[in-house]
This record gives sequence, C-alpha cells and structure tokens, in this order.
Amino acid sequence: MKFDVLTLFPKMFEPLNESIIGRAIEKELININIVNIRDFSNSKHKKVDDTPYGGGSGMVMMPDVVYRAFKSIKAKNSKVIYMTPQGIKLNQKKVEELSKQEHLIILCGHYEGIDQRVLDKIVDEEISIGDYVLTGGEIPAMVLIDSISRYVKGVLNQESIKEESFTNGLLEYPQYTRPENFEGEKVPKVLLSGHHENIEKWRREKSLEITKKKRPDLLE
Ligand code: 4GX
Repeated sequence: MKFDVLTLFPKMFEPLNESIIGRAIEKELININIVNIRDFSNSKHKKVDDTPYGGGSGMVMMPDVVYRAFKSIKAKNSKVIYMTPQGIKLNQKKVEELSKQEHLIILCGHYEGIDQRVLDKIVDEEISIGDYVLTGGEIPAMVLIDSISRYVKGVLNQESIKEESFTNGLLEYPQYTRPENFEGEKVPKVLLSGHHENIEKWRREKSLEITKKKRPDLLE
C-alpha cells in the first residue's frame, strides 16, 4: 500500500516512524511519501496561500501550487482523499474499504482551506474523522494512514484483527496480566483456569455486557 501525503507541514508526520507503523515502513509493507506543497510554489518567497476573494479572515491555499504538487505524484491507480469536516465520517467499514486501494493520495488543508477549483479538479472523496474542528488535515491524515495500515498483510498478526472491536460488532473484553493481585484486586479466576472454552465464553459475555453498557448503539 502506497500513501502520498500533500501537506505544508511535513514534520508533523514524523510520529508515523514509531511503533507498528514505523516497523511496517521498515519492512516495506507500506510506503508513505510526504510531499511538501511549498516545494511547488513558483514565487520567490515560496508563497502558498493568499487572502480570500470576497474578503474574510485567514488565508486560502492557492490552487496552482496544490495542483503542481498533485501532478508530481499522480498515477493511474491513485485515489485522492481530502480531509475535511465536510466529508463522510470515517468508520471501520470505510477503513476496510479504503485498505483495498493500491495508492492513496491524501490532501491536507491548513488555514481556511484550499481554493475550491483545485478541489473540484482532483479530489475523489472527502473524509472527516469526526464532528469537531482541527487546525489542519495532518492529524486526520495520520488517523487514516494508521487505521488503513492495520489491514495490510503482515502489519499486525492476523489474530488481533479478528478479535478486535468493531470487526465482530462488539467492544473488546477486558485484559489482565501479572501480578495476580494488584492492590488487593484479583484477576478473574476463569482466566487462570486454563479452560479455553470457559475463557472464550467469559470473554464473549464480557464483550456483550460492555457493549450494552457503553455503546448500546452498536447493538441496534
Ligand atoms: N476531519 N480539519 C481541514 C482545513 C480546512 C479549513 C476550512 C476546509 C475549510 C478535519 C476533521 C478537520 C480542520 C481538516 C480544517 N478545510 N479533517 N482543515 N474533523 O477538522 O478531517
């Protein structure tokens, strides 16, 4: 899976080099190419934004600069995603669907957004990570990359994919590790029993109980 990210703030993506995603990059299971939109400015001072026509506060990213950045990376099989609160709300089903693409180009807006003309020209899909407003599309882009990468073969051990929240429509059961007694609180007995059938049954019941209590909407 290949991700190209178009952004004015490439350093914001450094955290992806850590942990599971970092390992997936090292193993070349995923490829993340961060493109600095500013490199495609033709002006002497590397200008990338300007004041909005019609007036108003803030700055708007210029269409020609974004378009040149896009043209430098577009391929036949690429799908362009724009991160915006106006987009379709991301959920696990959407993540799984996007994981079937070979090449995603993720466009990150900053300031007051991007000139509508270049969005109309290049964007295939708008995605939101939730109903709240952030300062830019960079964190949403990382959320998208992280959630999609988990579906790429070899990034996770395949068992954790099957067991996790949402895949079976339920929330996860609680986990315990050593010590057996923590500040007087014991580990549920069944987990120490070695009886795999009973353990599975207990976990299923806990999943259901927790989902009913915390996210009843998932059961509807
Ligand atoms: N899920 N943002 C985009 C730039 C912007 C400003 C104004 C259009 C108009 C977000 C989210 C999100 C903040 C990303 C504003 N674009 N993106 N950015 N929630 O809040 O995806």
